Amino acid sequence: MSIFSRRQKQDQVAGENRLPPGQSLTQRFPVLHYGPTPVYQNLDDWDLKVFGLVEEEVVWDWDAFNQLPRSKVTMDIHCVTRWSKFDTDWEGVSLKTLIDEGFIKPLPEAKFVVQHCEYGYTTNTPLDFLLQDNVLLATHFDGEPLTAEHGYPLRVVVGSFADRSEGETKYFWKGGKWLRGLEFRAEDAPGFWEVNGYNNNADPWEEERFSRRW
Ligand SMILES: Nc1nc2c(c(=O)[nH]1)N[C@H]1C(S)=C(S)[C@@H](COP(=O)(O)O)O[C@H]1N2
Ligand SMILES: [Mo]
Repeated sequence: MSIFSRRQKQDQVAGENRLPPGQSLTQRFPVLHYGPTPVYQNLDDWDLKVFGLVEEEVVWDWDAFNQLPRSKVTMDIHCVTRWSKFDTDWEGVSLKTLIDEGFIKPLPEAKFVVQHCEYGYTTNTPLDFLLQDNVLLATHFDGEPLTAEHGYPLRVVVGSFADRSEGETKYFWKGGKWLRGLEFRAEDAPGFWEVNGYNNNADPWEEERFSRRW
């Protein structure tokens, strides 16, 4: 893909008010994470645990998780390291649907959710944010199961819509790869990058990249 075509596409999305400040368009899909990539021989030992301030703890194995209602979403994603990728297609499970349909019953005190991932990576957001349509527990990207380095078998994705109808959005690090748990909490609990200098709110439109505390 030539540099001119990339530049033209970038000018186009910028003109449509889809390019957050300080970002540039990439046509690749960069891989970014701290630590090693988990490799699964099979998913026999995989589960997703929902715990904390919920009426009943829930644990889904891979088969059970795949019986849950599914959704598709097309979003623009924005990495704090300044790349954005446009019109990305994801398929998976919506947390809002799980709550609306009674698969998860948060207690009224639950205001925040911590995503727990393999090897101890965590990231945190308000519960209300995770209920937006621009958030998905994704198993598929571009019609294919996630690759190992992008989070197979399950990750959270957060992005923005082409028409900017989403309400809030956040940088892509708020989507944990290799997700294994969702912890519902009354108080916020800063995750891995959030304690390492990244901004807790992480809104790309406000360029909330870094914490001001240091
Ligand atoms: N488990 C886990 N998830 C993670 C990370 C990580 O280090 N570990 N890094 C985050 C960061 S900083 C970014 S930018 C995105 C990158 O996702 P990608 O590699 O699919 O582009 O994953 C996020 N999710
Ligand atoms: Mo990142």
